[in-house]
Amino acid sequence: MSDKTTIGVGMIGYAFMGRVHSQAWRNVGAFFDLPLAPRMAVLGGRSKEHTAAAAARLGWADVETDWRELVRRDDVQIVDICTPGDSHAEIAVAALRAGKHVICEKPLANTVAEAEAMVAAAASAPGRSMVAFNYRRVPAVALARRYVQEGRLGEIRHVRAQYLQDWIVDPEFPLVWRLQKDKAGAGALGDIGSHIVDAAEFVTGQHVVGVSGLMETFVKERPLAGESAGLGGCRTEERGAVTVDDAALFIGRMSGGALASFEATRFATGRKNAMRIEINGQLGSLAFDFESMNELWFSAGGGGFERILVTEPDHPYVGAWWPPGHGLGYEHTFTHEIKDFLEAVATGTDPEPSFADGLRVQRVLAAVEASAADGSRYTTVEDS
Ligand code: SOE
Repeated sequence: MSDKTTIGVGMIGYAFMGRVHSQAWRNVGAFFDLPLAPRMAVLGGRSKEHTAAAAARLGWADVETDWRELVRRDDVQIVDICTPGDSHAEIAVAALRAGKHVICEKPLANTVAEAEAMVAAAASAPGRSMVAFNYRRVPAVALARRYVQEGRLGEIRHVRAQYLQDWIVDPEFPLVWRLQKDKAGAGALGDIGSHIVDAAEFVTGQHVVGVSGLMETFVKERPLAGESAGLGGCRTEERGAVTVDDAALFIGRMSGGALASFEATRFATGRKNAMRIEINGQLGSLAFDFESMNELWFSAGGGGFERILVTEPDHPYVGAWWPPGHGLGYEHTFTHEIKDFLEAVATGTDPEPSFADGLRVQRVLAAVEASAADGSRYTTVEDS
């Protein structure tokens, strides 16, 4: 019998993010020595039948078909939000008001106003809150930040960030929720652009203060999605308008004086999940590509880049896993995120990235949209 305090988790949503979060909740206590033992108490979803099937498969003890009931339950102390962005604000605010701790998928919300409401609710509630920018917990990305903090790069001049995918290159790919503005808020900009803005800020310790952007929707109409379409999925005969961007490119200035460029696209044929960041400093440079996620490239100037295999026990998070050299995957980043979240809850500290960090990213996205709508005019990011 474990003598750890058990903490009940209620998670809403069981598609891609719900599955990967479930895996993290299931495994975190087996690999990290934590002050709290999470109990996968209840899974929330709209259909009783589908939610019950998902709960049985993913390891949740019970189900609720109304998230309001889930948020009220006494056996739930943590609410994990894995729904599309249009419900993040409502659920998070209700959960915080009910005294729960909240972890919410990214981007934090669909609009700046919603994100502001979430930050306000978090500030006046006893619970802890975190936005799930999981790439912060890739060991190589965390190591990159450590290098910057140690001063190995010197003053940072350039940030070059890209998130390249190709899953909707086929014009017949169905109109899933990620392609609908009312559900997702934005397209590539919000879904994957938000990740690289957060990663750039996390690694450099600087904020994006102004941007100039271009956005495009290459395929303007698609077949409507059938019931079970997720990232992939089935299509129907009917067609509908794509209401979000397929690609967003922007340049920006960082608070410490660095110049940055960002490219978020779902039309980079052949690129699957190439979340990349390169930082050039006065003394050195770093480069990372998620498609080789166990590697970080470092240059100390003169002799080009050297490859660091981020698979050693002294690298962030790695020591908890396999013997040296064996490597980690996408799912581990979520386990690391949950580990850090549980530690913050247990110690009564604020986990990062906070809702305020999520709001800052949201403001950058809004500035990119405003700039793109205004002929790429340089647009200052509103202050937090
Ligand atoms: C789809 O573009 C997606 O699943 C994102 O929503 C995730 O945040 C990213 O990690 C992988 O791609």
